Amino acid sequence: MATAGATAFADHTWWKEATIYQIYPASFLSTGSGSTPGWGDIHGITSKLDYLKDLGVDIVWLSPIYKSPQVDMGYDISDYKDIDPTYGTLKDVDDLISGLRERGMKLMMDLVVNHTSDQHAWFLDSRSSKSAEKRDWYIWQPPRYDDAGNRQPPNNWAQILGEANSAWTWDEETQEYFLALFTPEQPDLNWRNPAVREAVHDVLRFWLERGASGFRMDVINLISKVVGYPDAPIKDPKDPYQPGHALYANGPELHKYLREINDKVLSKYDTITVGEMPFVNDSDEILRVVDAERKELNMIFIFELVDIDNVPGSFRLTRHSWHVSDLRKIVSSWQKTMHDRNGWNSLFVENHDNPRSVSRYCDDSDEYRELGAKLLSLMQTTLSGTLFVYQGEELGMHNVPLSWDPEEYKDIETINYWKKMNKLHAGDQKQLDDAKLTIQRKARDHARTPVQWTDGPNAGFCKEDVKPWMRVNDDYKTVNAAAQRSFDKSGQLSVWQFWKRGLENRRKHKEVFVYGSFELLDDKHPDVFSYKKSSKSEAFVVALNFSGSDVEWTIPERAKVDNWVTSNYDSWGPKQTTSGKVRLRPWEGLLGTAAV
Ligand code: TEU
Repeated sequence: MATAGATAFADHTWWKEATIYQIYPASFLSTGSGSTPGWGDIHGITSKLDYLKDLGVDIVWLSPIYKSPQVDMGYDISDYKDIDPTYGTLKDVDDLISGLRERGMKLMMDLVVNHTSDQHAWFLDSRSSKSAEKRDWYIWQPPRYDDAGNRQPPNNWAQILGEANSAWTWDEETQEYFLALFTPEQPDLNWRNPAVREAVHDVLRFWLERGASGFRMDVINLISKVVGYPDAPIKDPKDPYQPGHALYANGPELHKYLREINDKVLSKYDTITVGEMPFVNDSDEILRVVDAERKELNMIFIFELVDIDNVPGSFRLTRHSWHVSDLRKIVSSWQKTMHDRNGWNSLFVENHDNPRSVSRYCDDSDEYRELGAKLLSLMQTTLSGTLFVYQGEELGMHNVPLSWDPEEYKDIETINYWKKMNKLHAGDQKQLDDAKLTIQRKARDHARTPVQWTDGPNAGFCKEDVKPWMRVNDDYKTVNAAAQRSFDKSGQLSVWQFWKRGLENRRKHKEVFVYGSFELLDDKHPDVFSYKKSSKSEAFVVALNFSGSDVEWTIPERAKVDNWVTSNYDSWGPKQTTSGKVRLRPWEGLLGTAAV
């Protein structure tokens, strides 16, 4: 335990040192054991445990596999205690847990309890009548009427996954609106009702008792909404509904609900928890959740880095230019804040809700894709925090090309956005091309294409005569796991091999990389992000060229580099000078040992 004045940051715990691998079940591997051809299944996951172990993974986080109508790919759950037949059965999950245990690995489940599916028994009861037993388990409000006497939703909040629509859905039967922030098929639970909270606690217990080791908690910061549901400020008067996150993210009772989960459930088990917390970058508020003494959550997903290319305050499907200095500022400030203020953080640049990192932060052309993917790996494996790797990230998978038709995109958010743009800009090719570009840069679909296992039919994701639920990215002949694992070229590593070595190195030097202190070395360079990580007995310097040009970087005196030990260009350390000016090639990253 931390003593007053000391920091709990460096207290050792398994969940701080763990590398977590996120699996998006629909796209991981389809063996045909589930009920829906062309979809990934739980057998597929179990069959790849050796692959994951070999890579250096400790914990597997599964995106939702519960019973679901799949309106939002399983983030709309109709039964928390059963598995969707598409993926398999409870028995398959038990086998998966045993397989993980045999290898010293753990399972993290996705807990989606801000909302349920509209097909969940709780909601079916709730909407059955105003006097239903579970009426108050969801958020119901009477309509407003405009000056002309037309019925209107209770406020102007936009749906998150369908921004042209209201976050409120009219229920003809009972003549009230219910709140469904994401899609109408995902009604928000009313956490003010203690019975709802107890039901959620029961779900946690069910999975912990079954052998899960913890949870990724979906949009957990949206569970407490501002009282009275006031209108959101108008961001764009052209939009009928406005982004309402300032009013529903981190509402008044959030900390109470999180502490209650801890008191009643988590404190009785040895668990790992990571809360997904979009829309919030305020460090005081974030620390309230992840300060070790407060017993809320172990860590959260802070969105600042993945929101870097959003128009500030606007919807996610927007484009906004950014600079290396923004990335440097975001990463450094969270490294320092968590270290200095007793917190803990997650490290991630990808998940199922974001485009591929090499396409977003680097350059995914054939020339630079591998270097960019390794550059991001070098950054992530040398920073403090619990590291999350998203399926395919270890292969440097990238966005689908601009040439793909919008029809190939399957995500409800993309479909709704494309509908909105076509309605708004019918016949205006320039605007529609621009919208297409936004989709190609930002859609969630890019992370959801099937994992590329081999250069065979369907990239080895499913059998040859089966159509995958989503099209395989075109480059699977060259970008695939088999090729990268067997890659054998003297002095070079594939992206996969670079990740494996990086994870090994991180484990070996965990005092520095996981628990060490962070010092930004240079906050002025236009292209380079450089830092020093130190423990009491060891130190490393990292210099990352986030540009496609040759650049010169002057090693600050205080960095005291001894030896460059790794570059993403070669498998050995480059013969570079360790003082004065260093030349960094396009997207080059260097790791060097340094004096403490
Ligand atoms: O995502 C919530 C979330 O806020 C985003 O990451 C979301 O993708 C983005 O705001 C859309 O513009 C979580 C899940 O990760 C996501 O897959 C679900 O769709 C969503 O919650 C609803 O459960």
